[in-house]
Amino acid sequence: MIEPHQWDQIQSIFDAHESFLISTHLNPDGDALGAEIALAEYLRCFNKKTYIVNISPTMANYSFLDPDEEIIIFDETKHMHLLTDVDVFIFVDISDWERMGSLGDHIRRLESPKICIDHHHMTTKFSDIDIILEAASSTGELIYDFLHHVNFKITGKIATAIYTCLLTDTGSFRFSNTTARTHEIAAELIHNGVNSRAIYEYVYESNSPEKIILMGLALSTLKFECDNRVAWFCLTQKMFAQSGAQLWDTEGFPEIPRTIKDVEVSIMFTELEENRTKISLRSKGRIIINAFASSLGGGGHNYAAGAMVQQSLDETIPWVLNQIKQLMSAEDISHGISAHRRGATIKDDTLINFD
Ligand SMILES: [Mn+2]
Repeated sequence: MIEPHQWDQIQSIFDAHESFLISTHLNPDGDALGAEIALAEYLRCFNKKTYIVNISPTMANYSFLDPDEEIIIFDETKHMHLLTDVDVFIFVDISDWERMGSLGDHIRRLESPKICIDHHHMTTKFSDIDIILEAASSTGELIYDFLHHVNFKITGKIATAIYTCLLTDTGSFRFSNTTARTHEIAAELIHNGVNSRAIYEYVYESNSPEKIILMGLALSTLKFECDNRVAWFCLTQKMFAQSGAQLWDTEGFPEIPRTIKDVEVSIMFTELEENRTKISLRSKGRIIINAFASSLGGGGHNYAAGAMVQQSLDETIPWVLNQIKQLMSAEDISHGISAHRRGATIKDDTLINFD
């Protein structure tokens, strides 16, 4: 649990300052965007000047969260003054500078106070005040706890934003991070008037034809290893070109093979460039994969993790499969990982989407 005094500390920073810049990770998901919108709306209720500035555009299926298009997509030539003018930076759903791209490079050099509210595993201190609860289903759940702590009456816009955080980061209340608390908050938000069916349609039933065409191409590469306990597939640049889909259209793809009976771990390989490949890992809940992701140079949650490597797709696939086979067969999993670390050129960044 986040201690009450930690929330009090956050509130006292809000009270003491007038302008805020909220940001999150590359390719923001529903949790990141919902948390940003909810927090911005809260601050604006107290007439605080609040900007949301992101490094990546908002995916079309989340545009309902931002009907007034208040989210600013960072452009170095236009928005540097925003970074230097604001009193406080707030980061949600992120506690890792690498996942903020060039925006993080600019902000980390500035002296203004920085606050982070997140539910990812944090390896090193990130901001001045890090509010981290890995047990939270989503960052939205933490924002809800904060608003509850300060006795704020949640508005319709905030309720919709937080519900979207819960819905998307729990895979529609299916993943293992879904708790009684998650359902209690969701129920409370629905009591507040959230239209859960409408949100579901916006998020999950607004796919572009390009996305579904890409899904078909990708799944046609599906293969199995380790007595069908591992399933993997890949996305090539050619498939993106052929389908017309974009990288962000792959959201939700890594979970698909995990729905197959007996599959414990699914792996999606995405060819980002000729020598740059993204590895997305999902586990059904019996095999912890974030240590494995770390051994590949990435990180994430216990059952949803990933890495980005400076290798071609063709090099990466056998390299990872070889290691996952050893992980799956090793009785001592941690030994299995360390024994099979490879000296491949891994760029030290984790620009990945792991919820
Ligand atoms: Mn999240």
